[in-house]
Amino acid sequence: MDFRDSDTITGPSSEDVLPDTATSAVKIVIVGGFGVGKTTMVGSVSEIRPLTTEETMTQAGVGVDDNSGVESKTATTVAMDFGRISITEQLVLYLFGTPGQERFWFLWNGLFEGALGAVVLVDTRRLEVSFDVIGRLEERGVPFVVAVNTFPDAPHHPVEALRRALDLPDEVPMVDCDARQRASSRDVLLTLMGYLHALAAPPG
Ligand SMILES: Nc1nc2c(ncn2[C@@H]2O[C@H](COP(=O)(O)OP(=O)(O)OP(=O)(O)O)[C@@H](O)[C@H]2O)c(=O)[nH]1
Ligand SMILES: [Mg+2]
Repeated sequence: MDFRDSDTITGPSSEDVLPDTATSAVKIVIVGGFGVGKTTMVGSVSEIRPLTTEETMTQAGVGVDDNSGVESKTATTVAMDFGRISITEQLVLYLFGTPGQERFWFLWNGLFEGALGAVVLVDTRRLEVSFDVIGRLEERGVPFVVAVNTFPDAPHHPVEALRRALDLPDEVPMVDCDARQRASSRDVLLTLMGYLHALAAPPG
């Protein structure tokens, strides 16, 4: 038999290969209401081509999915986003973005399994979509930081007012970000890692 004409199966590209120096891998979940920029954040920060599961939003979703405030959005995550970023030569983060539409929230159980921490992305034009998300994280006891994604026409609220509106405990870090910018998304993840580190450190 001659296989010379068969498609060659190639291995992973060099950027996909985990560096030999990596010794710890941590699972992080990017969570938030519909259309707050979760897929955008995983995509901007990932060093491998991110896995996305976006589907076109169709008429069938009218009345089922809540797209108020983001009517121009044409696709939505139906399962998860996946990406990877090396924070240091040793530490690698695996990023899992959740679906925002409530009808897919049952998938969160699996996505949260083994997660060390979470980023809650917030859009100040639609703060109400974040309440349930934060409540669910608190129920699960997953430590999280809040990242306010800066959309151009979003109202700017003082940090204290936002904290009160979201009923956030003082110790939970809150930062501004632009999910489209790699450096900004990376800073959010570094804030989360710093917070997780502080939580793990013995008091004193
Ligand atoms: N101006 C601005 N637009 C953004 C930003 N982040 C995301 N967008 C846009 O907002 C829209 C929604 O972003 P997505 O990343 O799909 O949001 P999502 O949270 O994954 O949405 P679902 O999966 O449907 O819940 C996209 O059209 C993005 O281009 C941002 O930081 N600034
Ligand atoms: Mg998405």
